[in-house]
Amino acid sequence: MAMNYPDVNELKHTALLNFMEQFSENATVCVYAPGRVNLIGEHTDYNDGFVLPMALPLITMIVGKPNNMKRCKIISMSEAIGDEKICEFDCSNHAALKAGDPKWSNYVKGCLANFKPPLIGFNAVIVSTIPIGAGLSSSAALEVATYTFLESITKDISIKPKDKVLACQRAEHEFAGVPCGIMDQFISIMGLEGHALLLDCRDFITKQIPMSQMDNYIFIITNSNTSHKLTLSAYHERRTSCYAAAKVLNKTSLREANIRDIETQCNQWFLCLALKNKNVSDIMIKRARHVITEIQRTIEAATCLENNNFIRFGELMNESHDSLREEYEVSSKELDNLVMISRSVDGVLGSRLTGAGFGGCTITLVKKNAVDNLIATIQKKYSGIPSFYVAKPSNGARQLHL
Ligand code: NG1
Ligand code: MG
Repeated sequence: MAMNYPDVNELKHTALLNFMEQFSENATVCVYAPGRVNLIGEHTDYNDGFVLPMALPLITMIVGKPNNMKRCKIISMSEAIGDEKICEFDCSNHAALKAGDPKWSNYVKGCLANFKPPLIGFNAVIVSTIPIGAGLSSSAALEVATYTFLESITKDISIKPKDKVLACQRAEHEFAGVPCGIMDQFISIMGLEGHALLLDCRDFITKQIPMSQMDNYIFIITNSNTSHKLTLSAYHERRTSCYAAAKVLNKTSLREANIRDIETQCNQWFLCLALKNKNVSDIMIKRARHVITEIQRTIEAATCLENNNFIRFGELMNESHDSLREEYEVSSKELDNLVMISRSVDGVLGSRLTGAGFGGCTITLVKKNAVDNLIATIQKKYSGIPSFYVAKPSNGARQLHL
């Protein structure tokens, strides 16, 4: 069966005990931020497009206390980060904050660097139930949890959600070196129980879409438990191709382009034969075609969800995956394997990779009474070792009372 989600109160209890053990006093603040899964709208966020994610009950929690010093001491209890679990650094001013080892600490430092002065020192313990590198956004959850923690210890909650999103995104760009879009931080802050979030990444307009009418259907996340070293360089490369394509089409972003623009451009290239490197243009066309069609699919999918048209929603998921595989070329053997197995199961309406691709998870829309069969079939036929989660739409970041 699909995994049960760890209980928030149990996690809080564990975090507080650890803080007491490490620092010999009680923590005064407890916050958390969730990971997310994206239902549709992949590689559209950095192209000013639409995305449709939901926050999950997988969370990163920080407990801590100001220490009246200009230093931070942070202990991460996460199993997946290896041996470097303790990090101590100077926070006397913004310029003192530098990226370095351990890698996980850069998400924290990046948030401090993007938090308004004066900074205050603190001791903290981090615990998390989000698998790392699975495309469920453990990095954004750590940023948003850190920023929320800083708001709590400074008692300054004056920042607008949009600016908080941008500060956390800058943390990832500047300190982790990942040129991510805006989706992950947005949903980790704005998630609402029982809803998916339609987000316009150009105008930052959001619409909460209720999922309470899904009586007979459910979204299941399958973790392929594979990740790929090339993800970051491929991500850079895709992003660059998209910006180049928009430039050639004379648009500010691919959001402003449509399929006719590509066709016209192709004809022009074909006619003047002036193109120096045909491969480059072929790749740009494929990448642009994915982004342009994916933006349309996401808008349509949101309407389907509102109108309980799950059959069409499933078709759009399938089209999304096929486009990510053929045009954007970010799938993998394992993800294709999972998607094909899932689609072969009776009661499955659609299945696609979710997140950046290459590894990580798939998301599948399935009839509730077919879930057990779906899981059993994947366990039997998938080449690797899968794990499963029910995509339960949950709340965004918050402070918990102690
Ligand atoms: P994941 O799958 O969490 O690495 C990445 C980006 C998103 C978005 C998706 C593709 C990061 C941290 N996030 O997500 O902004 O572009 O890929 O839709 O890189
Ligand atoms: Mg990632």
